[in-house]
Amino acid sequence: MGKRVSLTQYLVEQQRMHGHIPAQLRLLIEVVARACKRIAISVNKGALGDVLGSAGTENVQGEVQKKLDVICNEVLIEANEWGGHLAAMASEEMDGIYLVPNRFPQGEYLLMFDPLDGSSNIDVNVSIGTIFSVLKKDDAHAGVSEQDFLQPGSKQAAAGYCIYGPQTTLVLTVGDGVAMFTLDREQGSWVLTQDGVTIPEDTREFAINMSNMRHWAPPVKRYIDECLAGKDGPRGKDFNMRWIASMVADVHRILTRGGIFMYPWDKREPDKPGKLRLMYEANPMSFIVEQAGGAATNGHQRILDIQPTKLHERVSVILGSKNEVERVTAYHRDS
Ligand code: AHM
Ligand code: MG
Repeated sequence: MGKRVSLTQYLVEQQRMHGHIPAQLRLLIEVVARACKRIAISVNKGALGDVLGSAGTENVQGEVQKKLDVICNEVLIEANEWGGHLAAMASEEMDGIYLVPNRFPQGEYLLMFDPLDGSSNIDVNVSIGTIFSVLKKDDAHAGVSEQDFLQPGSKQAAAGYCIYGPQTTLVLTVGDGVAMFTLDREQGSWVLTQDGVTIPEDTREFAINMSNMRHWAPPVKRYIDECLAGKDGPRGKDFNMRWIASMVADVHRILTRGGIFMYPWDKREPDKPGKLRLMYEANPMSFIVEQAGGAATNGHQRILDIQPTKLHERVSVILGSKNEVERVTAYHRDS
């Protein structure tokens, strides 16, 4: 094995050689990574740490919160609030934005996160993760409000996720490609295990919750029907299907070997654009996927170009191997 590169070293080099990340952003990423280490420890303890099951509360979206959802949210806040790099935070598990208390120094960044994505998989010991997105506050005015967060995903300064699976892996982009770091448990450090991650443009693997098929819009139905028709159908090849119900795990597979992921609008809730959240799920994942050479749209528009109108906005998501995402998007245009 060659020389090991740590997360700190990677970030220092990004800062020094490529001028990509100011010191405050480097600190922010290191703090988030440290919080993910703590989360990994709780996730690993499972029943031994009394962290499984429901917390008996609901989040702003009316979803029942698991104990770990609440714990992870607290870990991320506690880790980040005092460092001086943040102006405010927002999370899937909090109704409004969280201002950095006055007793701590104020920074210029805004951090958004889904503290524990794939909540339905916690109790069944299947991979889950933490997703985060970083924006810079427009410094033209003092104070910070929800309005400061409502920037399109193309403005993200950094995005990443940590997957708690057979290995604990941190996947990061600061706008200069995608790097993966594996947690070395003995050393307690993040080690760079892949840089310049690329998603193959073509794939034979799709990920969608097939139980919703009868609710889909015609372009999505057409795309999946054609995949299912296999070698004898219009695509002329057989497709495989995977659905983990943890976006982090589905996206991680796509970064590793290609594929397309879809959580589209469906007619169960016609007024909602989709299930997934724009600010702390779709935007960070779209940034990562694009940085790895893939594509991400809502069927009509590049996700990173969407101007958000509220913090907990939802969005239809189609992302992964470029040619497949373009095909589904073209089917929406034709319909
Ligand atoms: P969560 O943030 O409450 O865990 O919900 C998001 C998850 C995604 O990780 C996953 O892709 C999707 O919900 C699965 O939904 P479903 O159970 O409808 O298949
Ligand atoms: Mg989530």
